[in-house]
Amino acid sequence: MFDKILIANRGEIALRILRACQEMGIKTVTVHSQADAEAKYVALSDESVCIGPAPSNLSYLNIQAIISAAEVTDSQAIHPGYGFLSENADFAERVEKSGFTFIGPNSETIRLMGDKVSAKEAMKKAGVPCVPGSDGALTSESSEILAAAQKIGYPIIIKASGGGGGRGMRVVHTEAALLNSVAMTKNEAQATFGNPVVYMEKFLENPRHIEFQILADKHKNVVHLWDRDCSLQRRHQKIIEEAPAPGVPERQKNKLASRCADACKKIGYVGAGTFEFLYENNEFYFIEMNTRLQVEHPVTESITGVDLVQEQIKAAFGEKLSFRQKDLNINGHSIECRINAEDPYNFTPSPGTISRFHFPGGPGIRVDTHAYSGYKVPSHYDSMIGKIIAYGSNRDQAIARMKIALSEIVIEGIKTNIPLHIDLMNDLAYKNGGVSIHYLENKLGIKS
Ligand code: MV4
Repeated sequence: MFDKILIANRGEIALRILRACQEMGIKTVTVHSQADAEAKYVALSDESVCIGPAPSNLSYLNIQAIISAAEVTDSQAIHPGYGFLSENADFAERVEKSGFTFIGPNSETIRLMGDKVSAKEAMKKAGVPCVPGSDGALTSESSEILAAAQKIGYPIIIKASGGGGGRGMRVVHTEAALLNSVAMTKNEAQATFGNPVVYMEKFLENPRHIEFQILADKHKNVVHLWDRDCSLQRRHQKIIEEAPAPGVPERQKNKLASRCADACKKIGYVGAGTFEFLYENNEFYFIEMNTRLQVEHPVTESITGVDLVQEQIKAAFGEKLSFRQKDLNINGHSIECRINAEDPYNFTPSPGTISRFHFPGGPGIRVDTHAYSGYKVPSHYDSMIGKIIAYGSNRDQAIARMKIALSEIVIEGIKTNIPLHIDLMNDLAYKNGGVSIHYLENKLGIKS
């Protein structure tokens, strides 16, 4: 096994990865910005390196500084966490070429999936059901663009191939607006991603967001770990996730999950990966693949008993998966609430010092956070300061336990979105299960 791993991230996920390494007897190196020098995971790691000032582009996105930190500490592998450089193919390539192991798929796979047109093409070819749309990129021929939309039927959505995660999209309702919308999306895509390529899909008006977790080793073994429902979101920021997705027939999920695993085998995928689908009128439609560990991975860990971070590390080292699909099962139900340092209703960030912090606990409760009493939430990064994960033998028990945890947790000195989570755990539509991606914004009275 690796002797020493560098963790190229911050916050709760740095701590999560640190714990996995410690459990495996692997030495740890954390890198941190000047703003994170006092962080808990920095203190708990075997070694740490300051890689720059607070702004991310000068620290957590500074490829050279991270590679240098790996060199001076004699690290063997780099875990990128989520966000930051985790899906940056150039970074993965630099890691590989510098003689380190990138804990994730190889850089070509990241590049393939980062380009949404090539990702969709690969998945379509591998038998994964996709949203009906243009055959690949739109050409510059107006007549072809008009014909493609005519064939799909309005409303359609124009998406940037270099986008993803909700960036670089535009919905078009009428033929009159089409060509101008395509031109504007292309311009924005060029400006934002340096890539003007766009494609077209049927716009699904009220879908759910359901994703499937995959795990693959370097010996062509692939398993799936079923699904998660991530529909509760605001402005493409998920706030509550759960596994399994409520109300979707098991047969249908198992079949699609197997398809995803087969697709991974076909493309030589290695490590943990997530297939994102929209689910509408009882049908699944692939939209994107994420090549990283996800924020919401704990809900999958809770219902399968698999430690996804440890499996990522083992897969990257070249170990064979220690289980086959038939050894895996879903047990119970798990819900995650993301705790953000922000105003619960207007969502303005609320950085500052946490004056008091009491953790919830008890049966089925897991808390993943790097925060503590006296911790200063920096203003430079994402507002998520932790996650409560509630497990139950069924969904009702998971909700009941989450309500108790939310009533126990005390965070003073900053605002958090805990009141919103309490509201949602008592929401009738949420209780029934299966709300769409627009539910939260509609409930909050926001036009999206
Ligand atoms: C869509 C869609 C409706 N129809 N594609 C947004 C994030 C990116 N991953 C894809 N997104 C969407 N693609 C078609 N053909 C609606 C969204 C979408 C969305 C998707 C998942 C979770 C939240 C969302 C919020 C708004 C729009």
